[in-house]
Amino acid sequence: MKKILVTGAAGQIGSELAPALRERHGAENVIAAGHRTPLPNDVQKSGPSVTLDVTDHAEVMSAVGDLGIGTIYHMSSILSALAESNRQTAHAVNINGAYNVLEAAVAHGVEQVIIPSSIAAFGPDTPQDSTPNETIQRPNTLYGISKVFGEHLGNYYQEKLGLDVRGLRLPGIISWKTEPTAGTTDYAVAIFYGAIREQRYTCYLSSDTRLPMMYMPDCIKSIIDLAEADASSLKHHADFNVGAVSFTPSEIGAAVAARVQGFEMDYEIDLLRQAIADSWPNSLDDTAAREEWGWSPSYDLDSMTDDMLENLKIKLGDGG
Ligand code: AKB
Repeated sequence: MKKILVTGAAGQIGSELAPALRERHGAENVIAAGHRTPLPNDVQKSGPSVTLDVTDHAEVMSAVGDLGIGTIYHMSSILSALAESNRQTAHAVNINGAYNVLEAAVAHGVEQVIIPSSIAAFGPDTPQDSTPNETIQRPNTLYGISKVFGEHLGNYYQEKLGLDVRGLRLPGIISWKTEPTAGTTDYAVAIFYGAIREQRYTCYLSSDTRLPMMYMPDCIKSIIDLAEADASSLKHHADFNVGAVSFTPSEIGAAVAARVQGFEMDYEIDLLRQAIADSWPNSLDDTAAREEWGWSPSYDLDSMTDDMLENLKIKLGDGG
């Protein structure tokens, strides 16, 4: 079998996607690629890995050819908050990286590329409630601009060059394994660390900031389901909305408080991340994903909160 390459395998999603793909396709068939951040131990030990700088065109070209890659899950990305202060790296990774991966895929006969987008591909002019799949996309962040570029580029390679490119607009992802640190939705992960370590959390978004969110098992399921969907049923390609849950800091705070005795939350607004969050949807209309490839999430706020607390307590050595 041709190999599967997961770029960004040290990141929040890549570090869970690579093991999930190894279970499905055999450990030896899934190559985890990282660059500066070391790969987590389990990712390093459970199968092959390489160091790959996605911003280096020649390096991506030779890796995809030499490793005999048939499918690429391109997960490398500089997230929204960091991208605003580090534009050069964000441009290199998010824009040049996507181009390098798609070019290498065409050059070496790769069969499929999965390239995730984000709710950041929308902006302040987009309808915020139940945001349609097709609507105004005028993001006002560098990250969002790079995600719109990735969607258009993916659709271009699909239509003009016959490459099977698929992508979804992921909401904020909540997970206990790898902590995200560069995004706007990270508070919904950090709140659990605060709750377990010190029964308190200071949130950098206002209490009523509603954002679409998704628990990691649903995120992994959405990516794999889309990758495995029957091509003949897809009308969209690199730009599917995928919804799961939608909540505010005060709502997730209440869900945590109902489970962690004495939990308290206060607010100290970070103007940069608040402005980014205010430009994003409150919730997504994911009818296209449901109709074209059967998307259906499993976790709601309560079941996600239960599972997060259980697993994070074990990870942090609190015994559960
Ligand atoms: C971020 O906050 O930057 C990401 C995203 C929504 O794409 N989690």
